[in-house]
Amino acid sequence: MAGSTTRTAIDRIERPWGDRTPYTRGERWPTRVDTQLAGGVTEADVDRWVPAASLLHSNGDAMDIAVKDETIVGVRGRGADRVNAGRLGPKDLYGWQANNSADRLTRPLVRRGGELVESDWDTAMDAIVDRCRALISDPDHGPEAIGFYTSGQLYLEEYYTLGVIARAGIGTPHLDGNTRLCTATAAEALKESFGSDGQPGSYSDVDHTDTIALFGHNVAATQTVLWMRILDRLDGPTPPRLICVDPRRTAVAERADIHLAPRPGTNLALMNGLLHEIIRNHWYEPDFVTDHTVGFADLARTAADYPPARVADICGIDAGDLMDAAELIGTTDRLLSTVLQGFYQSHQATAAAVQVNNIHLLRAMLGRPGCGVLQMNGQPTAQNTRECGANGDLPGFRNWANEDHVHELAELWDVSVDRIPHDGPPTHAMEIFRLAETGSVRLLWISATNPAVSLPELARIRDILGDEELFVVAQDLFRTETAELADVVLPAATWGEKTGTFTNADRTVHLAEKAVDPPGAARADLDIFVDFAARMDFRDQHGRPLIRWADPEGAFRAWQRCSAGRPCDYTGFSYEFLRAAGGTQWPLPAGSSAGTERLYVDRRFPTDADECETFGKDIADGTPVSPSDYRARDPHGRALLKAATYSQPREVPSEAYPFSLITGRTLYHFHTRTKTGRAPELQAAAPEVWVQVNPDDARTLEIEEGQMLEIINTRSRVHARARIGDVRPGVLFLPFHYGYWDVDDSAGHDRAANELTPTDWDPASKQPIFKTSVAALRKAPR
Ligand SMILES: Nc1nc2c(c(=O)[nH]1)N[C@H]1C(S)=C(S)[C@@H](COP(=O)(O)OP(=O)(O)OC[C@H]3O[C@@H](n4cnc5c(=O)[nH]c(N)nc54)[C@H](O)[C@@H]3O)O[C@H]1N2
Ligand SMILES: Nc1nc2c(c(=O)[nH]1)N[C@H]1C(S)=C(S)[C@@H](COP(=O)(O)OP(=O)(O)OC[C@H]3O[C@@H](n4cnc5c(=O)[nH]c(N)nc54)[C@H](O)[C@@H]3O)O[C@H]1N2
Ligand SMILES: [Mo]
Repeated sequence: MAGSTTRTAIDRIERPWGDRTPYTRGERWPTRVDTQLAGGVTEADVDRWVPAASLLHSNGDAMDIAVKDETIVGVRGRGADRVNAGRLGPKDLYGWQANNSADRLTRPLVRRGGELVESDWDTAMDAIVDRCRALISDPDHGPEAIGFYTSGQLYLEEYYTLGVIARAGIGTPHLDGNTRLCTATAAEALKESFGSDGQPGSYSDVDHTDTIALFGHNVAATQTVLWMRILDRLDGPTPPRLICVDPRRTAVAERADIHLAPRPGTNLALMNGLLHEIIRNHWYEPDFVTDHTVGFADLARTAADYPPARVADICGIDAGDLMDAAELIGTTDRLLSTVLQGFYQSHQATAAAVQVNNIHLLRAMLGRPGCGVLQMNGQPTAQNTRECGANGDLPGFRNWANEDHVHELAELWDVSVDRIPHDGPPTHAMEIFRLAETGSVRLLWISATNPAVSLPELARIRDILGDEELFVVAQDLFRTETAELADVVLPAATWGEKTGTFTNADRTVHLAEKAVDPPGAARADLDIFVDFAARMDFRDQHGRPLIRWADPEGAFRAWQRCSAGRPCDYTGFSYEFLRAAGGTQWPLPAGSSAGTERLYVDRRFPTDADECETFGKDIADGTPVSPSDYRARDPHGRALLKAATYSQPREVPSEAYPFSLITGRTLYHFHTRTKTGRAPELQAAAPEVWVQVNPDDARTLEIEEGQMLEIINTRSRVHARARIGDVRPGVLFLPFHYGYWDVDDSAGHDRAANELTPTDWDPASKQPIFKTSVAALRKAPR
């Protein structure tokens, strides 16, 4: 474990958001440069500063990495960048120490006689290649026996390369990212409403807005720098009003003018209630609705069934609070909304997220300063997984059901159209694991994700990954819980050790450059994929290598050609451009010099049948709309208003399991803690798992603060210490960060939240439902 860091300013564990720099509406957010360096190192000691951006959330905070004696010794925010104006959050200030951790993987591991043993690249790669070839040529299997499960934490260049390998090299439909657990619903909601993925809004909307509504988004903990920007507006002379929708009293809720704390899983009813009031009070823009949308009559009909009293009853909230929120949202001049996991991982995820888009469409709150929807991303590079088609879509936001789009790719890659699987939607992650369980997927290559802690129903996931019939490749920095179950472990370089680009939640692209060499024989993920393609000898129709690039810049150029003319057009970028300009928002077509602040300024949406990324689905039950049905009602550039009725969650509290169980995050840790658990300050700030319990429930069960509790349901049990307060009655909150790599578990498996979560997903986005299950609670037996 790395030594501890010195404070260069105030203690950012105690005060995560630092000092305020208040500003007023329409002003530029003031600069404040945050720095953190290793103990004893001063800025004068630093040999060089290497530009990068944050890889521990989706905010895309620009920073420079401090290098001394060829080692990373700290970070400093970039004051000139549009995203953070110099600020960094606690995870970024301290998390870099994980790079230097003594337990990094430095050599490939292969399983021999049941044990993982150190090996070399030739042995490890040949083992993978031999297995792939054998499966592809086996008449009982073929390319579909191979699956890839990747990440929202690699770089654009790596996803694009992996996508081409999977789709045009191997020809398997089984490629998805952990973005399925993360922002599949964001993508689906954007596609369903606007025709294509792509964030309409911009972080600069915070500077101009009058009202900010956060739907299931604990931004104070999860995008700390975006919250700093909001806090600075709140402390300025023209503070925006704030609405928070979250069953917990989070730091966001504490600052909110209106806090709605619905029962978990009732978001859609709440949203329909807001729409009911907006429509009944004529708080919408009839001309915009007529000229630029389709579906209003249907939406109005659905919303009419959700009067405040009924919604209050379903959601367990006060009808007056709901009406106040509706009036604020319905009458404000500028509205900025954000949506995240409280919606995306809850019951009726897509249907609820789409209603946020509907509010903005009804009120014409798009495409001008201060007005925007941020269907947020979570992971740093999730946007690129989606753009590059490593997420179960086709690259460049292309529509797998549109033969012309598939032809474009075939031409670009110079392969036959039939090589690219497109006779159905690409396989979603939960289905890939199901196919591994049933034995039809026989090789699963997992990169930059730790499903043995992050997927639901972990006992089942361990069984699948541990099955001898399944050949598992794990590509990671550390011996994670997943790596422990793998047949081959590939040691990867990470942030700071490789070059590439990535795109944050408001479409801002950054270039992150290599600062130091990776440890030992660890290699950049791009190099690993390129090496695999060469060993497999993938060729195009003219006999040329399928992957004709060997470095990040070459991969970036190949991607640029793929993005040309699409909504995410990157043709105006280059590494040189990014070095000079810093963070810049796509689309940036060739020849343009400034990024695109907001989409849909011209009120034209990419919904035309020839253009759209999807023909859409029923947002409630997931039934796809057929191409002919879509074409028959081609919206021709108008946005779609889609409605859905509330249904009860699959699991509701009962006598045996009286609590709703929700899961999520703490400010100090990132996911399965492979990085933040190795940063001493962050680990010390949140060393072990806890469960949040309402004070009334604690009183009834005679539970005291800090007491060890047992959370039980039909799937498993988890032990966690009580943290009493700040959650609505009848609800338990468990952070999902705590797996087993740093505890002596002896197969006890009793602390990961996902021991308890169900194998269940949203029918439209296929995103797992991590936030609507049930449990019983009792004091742990001694
Ligand atoms: N510190 C930190 N920051 C991170 C990450 C991290 O691990 N740690 N991860 C990054 C990633 S990948 C992601 S996806 C984002 C996630 O960022 P967030 O979505 O902000 O984080 P979560 O804690 O998962 O969930 C947000 C809130 O949803 C609420 N919630 C639960 N159920 C419901 C419900 O039914 N309805 C409503 N309205 N709310 C509900 C929870 O109480 C919680 O406060 O954070 C990113 N940033
Ligand atoms: N119960 C519950 N479960 C959840 C959630 C929840 O709210 N509740 N949230 C879900 C969400 S939104 C997400 S995003 C997922 C996250 O789940 P995971 O993706 O499984 O979590 P991470 O710990 O980020 O795993 C990333 C892995 O990639 C490795 N890594 C980092 N950088 C690199 C790199 O450059 N190359 C390679 N090869 N490896 C690298 C890290 O060491 C780590 O092991 O969890 C999901 N699971
Ligand atoms: Mo995520």
